[in-house]
Amino acid sequence: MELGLVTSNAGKVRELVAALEPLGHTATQRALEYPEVQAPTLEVVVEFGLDWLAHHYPGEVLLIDDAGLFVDALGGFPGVYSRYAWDTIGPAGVLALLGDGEERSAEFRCVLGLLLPDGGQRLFYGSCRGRVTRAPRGDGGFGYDSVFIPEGDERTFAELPLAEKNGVSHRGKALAGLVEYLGNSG
Ligand code: ITT
Repeated sequence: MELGLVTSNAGKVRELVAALEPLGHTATQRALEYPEVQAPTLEVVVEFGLDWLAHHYPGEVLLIDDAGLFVDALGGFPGVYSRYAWDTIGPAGVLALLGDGEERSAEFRCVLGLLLPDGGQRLFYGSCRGRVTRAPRGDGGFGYDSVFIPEGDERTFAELPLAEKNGVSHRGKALAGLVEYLGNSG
């Protein structure tokens, strides 16, 4: 299937393309924007975005991706505010909020929203538990990758090759659901 990726984030595009293209799907970044509402869950942001895109770009196959880092000891912050926190305090600010605390568990979450030509919508979810580092590490990836270590590993997401990150990440898991759906939907 030919999918338009509606995201401004080049890091997301790399991961989405890497997972979709080997399976025969074409995924191209589209220079479209949709309003991201302030909402308590990623799901609501994605549902609103899909409704808006369905109204403004009917007949297209579009994919949107909302994600965030939910830190347990911070009550889930930055979570749905991850983009805002990135633009303001950045990963260093999140580390500063955690200080020397021993409790550093966290979860990355991703919701992918697919808009179909008939206006139908499908949501796919993925999450990845892990912990927040005491200092950034690694040059790969994007966003908060350098401060997050997935469970079962000692490397940060920013130290994993892209395919390995996709193998365990929140986005990779959401993509698995999308790929299964695309396979089944012909
Ligand atoms: P679009 O809304 O245009 O897709 P965005 O960067 O604003 O791009 P999000 O709101 O989903 O996307 O992302 C919230 C923040 O979390 C943002 O700073 C991202 O860089 C970061 N983020 C998202 N996915 C991530 C991942 O897999 N690894 C590290 N950081 C990630």
